[in-house]
Amino acid sequence: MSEKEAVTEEPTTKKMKLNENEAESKETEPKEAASKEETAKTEAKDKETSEPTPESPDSEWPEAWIMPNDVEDQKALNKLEPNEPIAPGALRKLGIAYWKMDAESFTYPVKSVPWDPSDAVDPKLSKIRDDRGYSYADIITVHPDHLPGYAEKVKSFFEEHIHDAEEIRYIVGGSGFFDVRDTEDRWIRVHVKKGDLMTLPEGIYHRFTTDEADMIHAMRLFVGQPVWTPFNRPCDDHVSRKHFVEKYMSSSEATPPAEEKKEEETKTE
Ligand code: KMT
Ligand code: NI
Repeated sequence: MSEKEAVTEEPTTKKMKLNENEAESKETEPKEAASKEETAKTEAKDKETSEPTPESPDSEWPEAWIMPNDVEDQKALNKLEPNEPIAPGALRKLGIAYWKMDAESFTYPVKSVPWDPSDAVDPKLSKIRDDRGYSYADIITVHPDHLPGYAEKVKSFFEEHIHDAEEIRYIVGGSGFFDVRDTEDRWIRVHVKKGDLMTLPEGIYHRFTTDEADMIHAMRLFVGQPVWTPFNRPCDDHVSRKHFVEKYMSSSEATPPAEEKKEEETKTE
């Protein structure tokens, strides 16, 4: 099946039709037709029940570390001394998801606004797109020669903000830093590079900057019509922020309360 068909078909309708056919054809159709039907049914079922693409193991996640609150140069690594590395588990707990992609075997335009995500040739990208309902994409290059007003844009990306939707970035070339606030309001700097597909949850305080190489080539994906509006901090009363805090910052979600933990540990079955 082509990429296009995969996006435009309606699995629910297809399944209903298959079930109707199945009911009608019982014991009346030749064996060969019945087995074809079985195959189609299995394929439809597979698609419906297919597991979402597993996220990449910790060993493949980008490097992350705590950075100081105030920095002179946003594009520098800005590691503490000694460095305080952050494990992928801490990023997962903040609702961040990550897939290591093969950006070497596929080519992407320098700029395409929009870029039809159904044009994806990379099967892993198509699968993640379908798993998560990404219906919009564009491709941009943040580089002095490709982005008019580069310096000002990079400064504005570095304003701490949230969005009212997930932020999805697939880095197809170059590198840069996504900084996210942890549960203690410290900055975690995540060094994203070619092949990194990372999502930041709705409502997380974050910012972006290019690094000293001054070049990042990225695909931005979105569910539905894209809205890139940043809500600059402070915006603690924004509904997206409230949801984020409820889901990821309350200790009951992040770490089970002492009593529950105790109960789990003493379970005998
Ligand atoms: C962002 O979210 O700040 C951007 O989209 C910047 C370029 S993409 C890495
Ligand atoms: Ni953002």
